Amino acid sequence: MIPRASRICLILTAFLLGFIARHLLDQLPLSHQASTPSTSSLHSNDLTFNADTPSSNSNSNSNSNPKSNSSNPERVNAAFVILLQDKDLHNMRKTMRMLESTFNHRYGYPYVFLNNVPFTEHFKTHIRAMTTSDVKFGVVPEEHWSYPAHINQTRAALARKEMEARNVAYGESESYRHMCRYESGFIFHHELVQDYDYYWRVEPGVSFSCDLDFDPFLIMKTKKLKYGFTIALPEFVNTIPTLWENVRQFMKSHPEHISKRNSLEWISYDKGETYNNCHFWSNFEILDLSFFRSKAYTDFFNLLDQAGGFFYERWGDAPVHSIAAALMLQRREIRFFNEIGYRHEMYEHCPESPSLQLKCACDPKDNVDWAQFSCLRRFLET
Ligand SMILES: Nc1nc2c(ncn2[C@@H]2O[C@H](COP(=O)(O)OP(=O)(O)OP(=O)(O)O)[C@@H](O)[C@H]2O)c(=O)[nH]1
Ligand SMILES: [Mg+2]
Repeated sequence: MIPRASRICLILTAFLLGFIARHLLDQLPLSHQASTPSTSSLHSNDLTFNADTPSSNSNSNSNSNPKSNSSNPERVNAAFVILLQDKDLHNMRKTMRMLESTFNHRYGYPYVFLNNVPFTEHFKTHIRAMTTSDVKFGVVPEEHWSYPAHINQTRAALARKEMEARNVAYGESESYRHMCRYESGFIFHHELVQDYDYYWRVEPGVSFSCDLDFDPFLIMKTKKLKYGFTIALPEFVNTIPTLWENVRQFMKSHPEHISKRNSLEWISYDKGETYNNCHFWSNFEILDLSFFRSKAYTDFFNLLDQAGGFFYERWGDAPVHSIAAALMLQRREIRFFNEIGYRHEMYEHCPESPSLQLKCACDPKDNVDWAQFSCLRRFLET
């Protein structure tokens, strides 16, 4: 018979050991945690698992001098890249405040702001005031924001008129088309972007709702990921009538670029006959620039660009990036960043797991993940 005091002592010790073990598990470095759903079990239930990782870990730091790489040896060679105009100043400042307070004040990643015309000094001063990180401002080269010689501009103008009459989103806009073509094919090669291995695309006015105590860039690098997203939706069909036939042409003429472990199943219900319009919402994306500068991606973009659909239709960079990633990357190289609460009008990704809710200021009722039209579930099941 064990005396009562010893029994209490044993129970307390067991409780204490359990507590310490749980705490130690939470501290495991990222490489020991599963932060991406494995391809063998990609069901929505995995989100609970995925959602809780990575938790606070050895990679987060409270660097008081984020600009210095020597004091932050784990920082990846990466930047935020934003295409915008002077008129977007105030929305951009609001977005930066969120990005800094939820993440970047600890990491000090630089920002690259790009515009098709030079930014004003007023704009630059007010942007610089929002961060202690390095900030660069660049102008898009004219040849990347104008008509290539093979485009018939009369036909392009007619197409815009016709799409306007049919109320196609941004159907009438010439600048929107230059923007989509630029984001599709050229931004990765801008001289200010050339310096980096990864970028996180940000748009003025978007919101970030969760405190991040991990570094998404470091996850991209250590897990050899090529593309990260938060929201997946269907594209407006009337903006891309002939996109898929050109993609099929690419698959036929460049079989060497198609990955054996691709996610074609995510974007097609019939093994590639037709496109189901699913795409990653590219206003948020974290990407490995080496893929978007690769011969495979460049061949893909060049074929689409020659076809003229950026101007004769209104192909967006979202389906272009997404189809490329789905066909040319391995499924495991694409990651759903469930931990990053994100809103771009009209939709929001709000993490639902109880542990992430503690870090996020968003209402799970607004979460678009499981909406009927969302393409997330299909992606996770691919
Ligand atoms: N410099 C510059 N940037 C642009 C132009 N048009 C759009 N952008 C940027 O390109 C990105 C996408 O444009 P958006 O107008 O946000 O397009 P969208 O996200 O499809 O649609 P909304 O956000 O609903 O308007 C954003 O970062 C914009 O700031 C332009 O004419 N010049
Ligand atoms: Mg936008």
